[in-house]
Amino acid sequence: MAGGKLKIVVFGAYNAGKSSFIQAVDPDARHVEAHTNEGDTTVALDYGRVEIHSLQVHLFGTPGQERFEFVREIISRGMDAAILLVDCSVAADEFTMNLYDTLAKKNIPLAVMLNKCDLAGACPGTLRAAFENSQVYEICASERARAMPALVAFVETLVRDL
Ligand SMILES: Nc1nc2c(ncn2[C@@H]2O[C@H](COP(=O)(O)OP(=O)(O)O)[C@@H](O)[C@H]2O)c(=O)[nH]1
Ligand SMILES: [Mg+2]
Repeated sequence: MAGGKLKIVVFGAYNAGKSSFIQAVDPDARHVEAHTNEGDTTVALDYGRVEIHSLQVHLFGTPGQERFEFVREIISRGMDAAILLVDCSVAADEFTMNLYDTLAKKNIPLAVMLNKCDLAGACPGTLRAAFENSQVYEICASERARAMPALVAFVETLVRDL
């Protein structure tokens, strides 16, 4: 796979840490916010890239609002793998669990990243059980040193499967 590329799409509810994660792995990542006509709703998108084991890994962040399913669908096309970011300092919400069910049914590798493990109220152990059929990583998206190793480990599992 030397010189190859991977498209990984990052999903998660608003505030889960998607933008922070992509920024942590690529300090030059782009964050775009498009304002809608109806008021203050914004569609937030992120793009970053990083080289891991001579693979170009392209990361695409998706909007977290429920009604932007069509945007998630467009960004998802052709993805090699998915990451679901979950804020583990709060209980998992229905939107996050629906995203998980949808992604788990697709025939692509999925990693669940339990984020904000640095917070006192974080409870990754409890949330692990909800995602027991997937690879689960405990991360802190605001610190590169606690985000990057999880991405590297996930990419290594993808390379093994290719
Ligand atoms: N304590 C802590 N805060 C975080 C972490 N990751 C993200 N945040 C904060 O959570 C908020 C939402 O993060 P953001 O990346 O914008 O989430 P997004 O809506 O999923 O893109 C921001 O205030 C971040 O600074 C983390 O690992 N630990
Ligand atoms: Mg964001």
